[in-house]
Amino acid sequence: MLKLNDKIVITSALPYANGEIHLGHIVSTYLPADIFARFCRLNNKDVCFVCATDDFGTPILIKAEQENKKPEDYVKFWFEKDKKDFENIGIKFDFFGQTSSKENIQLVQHFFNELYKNGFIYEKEIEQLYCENCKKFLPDRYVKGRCPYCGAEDQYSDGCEKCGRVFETKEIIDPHCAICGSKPVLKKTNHYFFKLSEFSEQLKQWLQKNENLQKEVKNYVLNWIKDGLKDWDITRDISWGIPIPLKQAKGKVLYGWFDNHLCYITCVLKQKSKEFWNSSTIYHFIGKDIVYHHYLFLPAIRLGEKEYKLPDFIPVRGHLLLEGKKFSKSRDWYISINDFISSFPSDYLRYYLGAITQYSQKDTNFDWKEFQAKINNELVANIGNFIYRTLSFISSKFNGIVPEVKLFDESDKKFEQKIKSINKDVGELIEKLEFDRALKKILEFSDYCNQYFQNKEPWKTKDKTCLYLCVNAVKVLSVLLYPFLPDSCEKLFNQLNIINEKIGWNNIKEIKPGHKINKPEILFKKIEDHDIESKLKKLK
Ligand code: B3M
Ligand code: ZN
Repeated sequence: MLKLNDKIVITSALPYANGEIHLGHIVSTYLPADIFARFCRLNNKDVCFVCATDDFGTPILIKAEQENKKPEDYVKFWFEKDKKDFENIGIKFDFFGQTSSKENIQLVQHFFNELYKNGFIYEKEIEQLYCENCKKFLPDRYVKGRCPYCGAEDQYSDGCEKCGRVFETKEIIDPHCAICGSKPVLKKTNHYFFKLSEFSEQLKQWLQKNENLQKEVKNYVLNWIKDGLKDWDITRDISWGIPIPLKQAKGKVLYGWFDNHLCYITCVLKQKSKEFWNSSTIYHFIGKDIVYHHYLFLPAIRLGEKEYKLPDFIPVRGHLLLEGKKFSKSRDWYISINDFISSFPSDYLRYYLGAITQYSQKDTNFDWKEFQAKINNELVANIGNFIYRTLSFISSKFNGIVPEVKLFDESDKKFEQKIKSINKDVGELIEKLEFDRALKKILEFSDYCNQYFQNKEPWKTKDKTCLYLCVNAVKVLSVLLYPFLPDSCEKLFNQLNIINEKIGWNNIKEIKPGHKINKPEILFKKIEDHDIESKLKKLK
């Protein structure tokens, strides 16, 4: 079994401050990280779970320009909006920052200076695409064309969404200006390069040694290294970004992918300290399209700067499809957080996504009918049913007071054993980041609880031991489910009247005979066909 460190840093990939968070983001990054953070907190770990908006870079500048807004105001708007959306679905960061904060700017410039001093950044005159019509240099998303590696059409010049390769603007085939469509010309300019190539050997060794990284991911990153890493242009000739802290670089800013991941550190420093960072186990949760950046750029930059330790885990998950097709805002094939929570409780989303998302690069498919079936059959008919049936029985037949224990027969003993050991089984899976399998285990447990109740027929026998064990099983469920369904479990803590108790994963205190519970209420309500039909209609 893995052993959790006492200090844990958890980060989620930073959302670009240029659009609404949707379910696709939640599935790979935010929900897994939040489940894990809540689990670690229940294990009494010192957890620092952070995120921020990714404010710089051309995608944001282009949008701000389109809306005639100052980029500062534009990103502030999305920062506030994202923050609310995260709160609305129970994603609870210890700190949520912005890459454009003054603290991050300071840290990033410090990193630049150190890397420059250590000889890992050099200056070079290069040719860049320039649009004579727009009168500007065209980095990254200002240029579209064909991928130089796999030939995919209509790709931005900072990387290919099809094959995952990252490349230089100049390399893209048939380039055209993303703003006005004209064919750009080449123009000379001075840029700064990070010597990524010099880190090949160190990166290789780090990857090979690290047992926590997913094998499938590791293998293709190692292949990228084998193919040869290129030095990395970290300069942009635009106004919106962190200024390069060198006199001769006036007017130039750093590439967004140089500064954004450093904001993980900035946010942790805001809450904790450098010592905390360096003595923690570090988890960076990401989606599969940013593997290159997190498995190569990020560690190389830390290796070159030398003060902050590398990640221990970089859990990668796949994309979310909607009814079999890629999410797309422009084609209206998508579900926003607001859409969802105006119809269903956020815990339904957390449950469904948690249950269908594997710990792998495989894509996950959101299917409204399956969503309904899972909520109704698992959450309502299995888990919810057991909880409500137990609590309402105690409430109506025992006046809300947990009855005293009588003799234990064989099935009671077996059930008690399960109640005492299930947290360990589920915890092991969560530590391995296999959240879908953990939920499945919980479901099996709840199924067992229902069968036990059914077999004991307490409505005939008024069997006190049965009810005593069942209410304790409910309590265990409330703890095990908490990382996945925080809102519902808080309600359940209240129904169980244990709201003031400090709840821990490993020492779930027994509910003793004589304890009075509060009035039970149904936690999960069935989803009706018409609720789902209206959702499907909206899509089609
Ligand atoms: N802002 C979003 C993405 O490419 C990007 C992540 C940054 S994490 C440091 O998915
Ligand atoms: Zn143009």
